[in-house]
Amino acid sequence: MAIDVVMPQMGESIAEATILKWHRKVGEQIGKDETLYEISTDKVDAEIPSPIQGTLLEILVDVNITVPVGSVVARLGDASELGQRGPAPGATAAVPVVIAPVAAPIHPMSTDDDDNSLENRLRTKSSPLVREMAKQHGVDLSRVHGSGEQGRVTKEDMDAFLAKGSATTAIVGSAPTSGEMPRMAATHDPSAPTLGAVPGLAVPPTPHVPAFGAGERVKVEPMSRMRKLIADNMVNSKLRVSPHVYTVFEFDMSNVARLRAKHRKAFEESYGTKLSFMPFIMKAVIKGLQSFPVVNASVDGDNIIYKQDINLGIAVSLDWGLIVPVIKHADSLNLGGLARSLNDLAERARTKKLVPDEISGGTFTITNPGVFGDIFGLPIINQPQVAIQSIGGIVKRPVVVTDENGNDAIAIRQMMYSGLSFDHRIVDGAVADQFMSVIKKELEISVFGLE
Ligand code: CO6
Repeated sequence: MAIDVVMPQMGESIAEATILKWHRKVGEQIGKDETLYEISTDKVDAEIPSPIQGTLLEILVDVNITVPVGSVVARLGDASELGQRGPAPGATAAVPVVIAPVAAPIHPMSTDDDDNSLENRLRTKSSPLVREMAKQHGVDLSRVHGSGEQGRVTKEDMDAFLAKGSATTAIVGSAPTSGEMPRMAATHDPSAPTLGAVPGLAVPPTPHVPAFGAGERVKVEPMSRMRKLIADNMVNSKLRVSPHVYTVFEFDMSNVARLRAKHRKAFEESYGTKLSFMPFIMKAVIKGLQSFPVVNASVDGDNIIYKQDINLGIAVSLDWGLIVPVIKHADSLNLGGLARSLNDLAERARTKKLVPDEISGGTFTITNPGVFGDIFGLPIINQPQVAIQSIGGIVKRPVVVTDENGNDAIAIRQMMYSGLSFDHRIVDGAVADQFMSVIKKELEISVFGLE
């Protein structure tokens, strides 16, 4: 008996997803829980396992096509059923589907519906990427000419619109008086009204710089969806939303290194997961955020939104990009809980098993490029947060230490630099430095409940 494979609901806010890859061809066998296809949503890329063991009878939605959640994307069943046709794509699992012959996989975006209003066209015909771009640049999509199928606004339309400088991102209110930061539109808020640019104050569009000259030997490769999202988010955060300021601290990690070496084995036995430096750093950062809640806040227009939970985003490098899963309510976890959550999220990020809710809602981000031998980094703030901390490589260095009698000596210590990038709209340098001082003290003297 054939079954329909439907596009799964990946999270409350996800309405549609794009097929990236089919892992089986029609006619091929697949085992239960083996990866059948890969999808991309606004939030994450994910591998979708096969719900049953069987034969892939039909693929109804091609690669690079976006369909609403609940759409039938394929049919699985017994090899004897090969060649029998199933329902048209776009039929939802909840609605009984009439089995009707379909000549070929249909592009569900082109399935016309009765409501051809502009709003509906924009809602249903623009890809998640385009809507994300519109949100980030504060662009009212109804102002963009759509050259795509049935007036759909394509990425190229958006690029052209932004290049023309028509984006309304931006600075609102009157010109800043001296010493005052201009107010920026809270571009993360989809409900925020589109704001008219103020003459003389609008952020100029990103200029197009020719990437190569005539006759130059090049290989052109389109950016992946994730790469485009990273690129847009970085430009948006650094150039349009947050005035970044940086501070760098040096931490003596000898205390943590000692604790880690001493308790590593017992920790792994009791929590069933490895103990790296990160859980100690996360614990110290949580203490810093509790002491200075503005570092755990967001800006919304003229309001400062103090987040009551500490949801720690941790940058995880992937072979194909970078993702920031979030440890929710990190302040309620002990060292073991933090280590477990971190290792679980990092592992699932690398095997494409995260769901969108696990990469949203972060209130502060830690990135650890130190694993690659970095001394320290000055990362770009992950919107709508207001600060991000980078962890540099922990290395043995000779440092001057002073004993209780005031005698100086040169000692070999485990040292680490750490950079904090913060949003000067609401975090001042003194607060940022005091925040880092709390973390420094914690890392250098706390025993983290281990002894
Ligand atoms: N120094 C020295 N040694 C380290 C460090 C640092 N900073 N961090 C981890 N380690 C050690 C760690 O303790 C492990 O040692 P052993 O247990 O003795 O084997 C080992 O390196 C491997 O660590 P692992 O990656 O397995 O675990 P960890 O918990 O430390 O980190 C992670 C988890 C998900 C954060 C990490 O795997 C990762 O993906 N890091 C990269 C994050 C990244 O790419 N960030 C963006 C970089 S770009 O931010 C950027 C500012 C710019 C430059």
